[in-house]
Amino acid sequence: MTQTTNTDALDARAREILRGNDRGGYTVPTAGLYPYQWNWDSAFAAWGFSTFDVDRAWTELETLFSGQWDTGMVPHILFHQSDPGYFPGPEVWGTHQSPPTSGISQPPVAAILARRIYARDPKAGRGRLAMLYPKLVAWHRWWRTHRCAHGVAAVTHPWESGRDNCPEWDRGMANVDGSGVGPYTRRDTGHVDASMRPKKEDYDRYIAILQFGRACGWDQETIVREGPFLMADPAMTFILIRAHRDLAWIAGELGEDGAEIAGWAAEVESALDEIWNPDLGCYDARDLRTGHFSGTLGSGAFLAWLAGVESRSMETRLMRCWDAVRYGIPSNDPEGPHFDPRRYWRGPTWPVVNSLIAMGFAEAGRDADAERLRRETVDLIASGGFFEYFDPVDGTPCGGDHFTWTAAIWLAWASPSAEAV
Ligand code: 9WN
Repeated sequence: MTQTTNTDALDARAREILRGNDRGGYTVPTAGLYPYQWNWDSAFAAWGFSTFDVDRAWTELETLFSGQWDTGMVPHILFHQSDPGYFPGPEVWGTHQSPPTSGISQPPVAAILARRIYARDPKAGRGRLAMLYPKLVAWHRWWRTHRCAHGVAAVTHPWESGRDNCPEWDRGMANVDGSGVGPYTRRDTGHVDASMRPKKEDYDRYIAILQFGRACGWDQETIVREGPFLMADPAMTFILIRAHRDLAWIAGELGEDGAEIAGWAAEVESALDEIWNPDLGCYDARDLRTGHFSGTLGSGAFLAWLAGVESRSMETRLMRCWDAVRYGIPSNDPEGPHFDPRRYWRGPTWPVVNSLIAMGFAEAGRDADAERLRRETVDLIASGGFFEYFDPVDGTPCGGDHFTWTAAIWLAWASPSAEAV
């Protein structure tokens, strides 16, 4: 796409999507399918807003942190207003928080993106960042205490990873008994084609894990010690290392002491061998109940560069995976047995994940890879629209339309008009 007019039109449409999904201080990922505030979606929304309304960007993050628990956890969903269009809603989670929230977290990209939002206008952002800083520290401390007891970052529910039904979780999900969850009605398949969504057996298990958390009053020690699902996640690990480092940088910028936070990053980094799967030749998810690797290559492994982690063997393996498709980084290896190019996190490419991977490529000096990934993402969005995700083989748009984070990363990264910040 070379025409300026086209870029202008797409930029305008992306801004319109962010404004249209704004519910007053927070954005929904897309109307209908996701009617609440989601954690990492909001951080990306803020990044997108920062390209044309920095004040609104900070507000998005502030509203997200209005749901922070006393423990420091920032939940994965904030249910500001009830909406029957989504299951499981606040009454199912039963967390007794105000505003009502879910009981798990999501990838902590907020510090990474807050640093970038601040860079757009340090003068305007300083006070807002200073207010946010202790809340970010409390959340990062929560990650260290409750999710990094094994060294690298673990997730207690596939939804916590943000990559719900990716094949990496199949191992851990096999330990979960979903047979006793009782009747419930899914809402997602009323909004988008069921063949693009997780299957019923996945949902039964998602609900079983949720019911365990609720039954123990969301006590994190019990969940980590005895919960039905606990897997080490390369994506979460790399994001956390990077987020700790960016938070330590923010500390320095604000005249605070970031040494403890930098130490958390070093701690996680020193444990990376735990998730190196020699048979796969790259970082891999690992079931912490049994010790088994997932044995399948997912897009999370590509986030290594975001954490400044490199290795020659990993590089060869990952590039083969990318070269096997035409558009973007596939969420699962196209040459593996699980690849399903349109079923949610089992093969499709996600523009939002591409934006994080490209950030890592650029910082590692892999400019050609960063540019290739940006161009492939532009092709998808320019021809398919601002969809949630895409088939990486033929570019078919999938999932929800008018999607907040796709519009946001368009403005902040993919658009030819995006300024490098
Ligand atoms: C469960 C909102 C969220 C994203 C996740 C994505 C999907 C929810 C769902 O939608 O998850 O949290 O109901 O499928 O997997 O990454 O934050 O866009």
